[in-house]
Amino acid sequence: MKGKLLELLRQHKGKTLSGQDLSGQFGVSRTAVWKAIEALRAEGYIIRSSPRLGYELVEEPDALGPTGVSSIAASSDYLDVGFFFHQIDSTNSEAKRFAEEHPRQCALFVAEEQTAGRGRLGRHWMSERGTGLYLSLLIRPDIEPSRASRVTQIAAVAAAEAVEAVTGLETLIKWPNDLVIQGKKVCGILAELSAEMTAVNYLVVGIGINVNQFIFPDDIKEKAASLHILTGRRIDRQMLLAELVSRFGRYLSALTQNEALEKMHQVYRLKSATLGKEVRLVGKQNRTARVIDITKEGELLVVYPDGERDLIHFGEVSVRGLDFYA
Ligand code: BTX
Repeated sequence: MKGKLLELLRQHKGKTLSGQDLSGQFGVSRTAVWKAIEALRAEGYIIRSSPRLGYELVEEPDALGPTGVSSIAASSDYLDVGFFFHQIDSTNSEAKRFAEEHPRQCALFVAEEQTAGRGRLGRHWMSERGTGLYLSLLIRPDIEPSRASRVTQIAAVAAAEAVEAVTGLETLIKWPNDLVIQGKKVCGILAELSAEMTAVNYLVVGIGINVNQFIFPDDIKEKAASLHILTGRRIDRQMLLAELVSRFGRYLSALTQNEALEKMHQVYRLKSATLGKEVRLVGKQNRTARVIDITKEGELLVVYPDGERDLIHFGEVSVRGLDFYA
């Protein structure tokens, strides 16, 4: 009930909800409502109470917590449950463990700190305590495995829009799934698929966003930045999480509708930091090429200087003017 109560207070932020109405709505005593309010206060929520009027949510804590996470999951129509961890190896690993044991559930996993945060190809994702947003969405879309890459595009678009909504900063998507602002990497996405030949069992979409960090280790300090560094102000991680989960859900519900998907793909292309650019293809003998399109399945269509065309399914690119490559 604590999560539902928080959801309600949030929906009516700035307004006072009477204890009597709340107890009626949840079918519990007014003392039970008061206890739930006290529990929320203990988690750092500032809730004003007026003797005859009731309760008003004034401020939410910056620290992420179990109630905030489960209330965000509850307010979506595609997640059954939300889990919060003070520390975990990797939210993606936890989501996969959970998925194997709970074959039908969809869930949100959020951690304050990851001790083994993962990037693509086994790379490390720096996941400092209390400053970033580290989350995984476990979903079970009814699609063919060949269409799973669209979910990754959806995640990139949803994350870019959420970051823009909360910070006001123009956010671009560097192929395949990095978010960059002013040339700096602020977010990475790692999608992991479990599938049979013709059906998806589940997908885990892991998203790491640099929110309030000030310092990055030497190996990434030139290319990484946080939203705090870029805006000059502290960013509310819970608000960002809520925006992201809700936008992702909106696009996800359109996954099987061609027209809506087409729109999402257009947004992906509009926000692309790679489309139309000259790139160096890492691993393809470092060949340079111009990107002429990004397909619906997320491949890069490139043309080499000799006019030959190629479709790049996965890998890395350095974008001229963006990645210290002139
Ligand atoms: P990636 O392989 O594109 O990026 C990893 C590379 O990015 C690293 O090799 C390093 O150079 C750089 N890097 C590492 N940490 C950071 C950081 N905090 N900010 C900017 N650059 C960094 C991107 O992989 C996918 C990352 C997904 C992370 C999420 S967090 C929640 C979920 N759980 C989990 O274990 N992974 C995902």
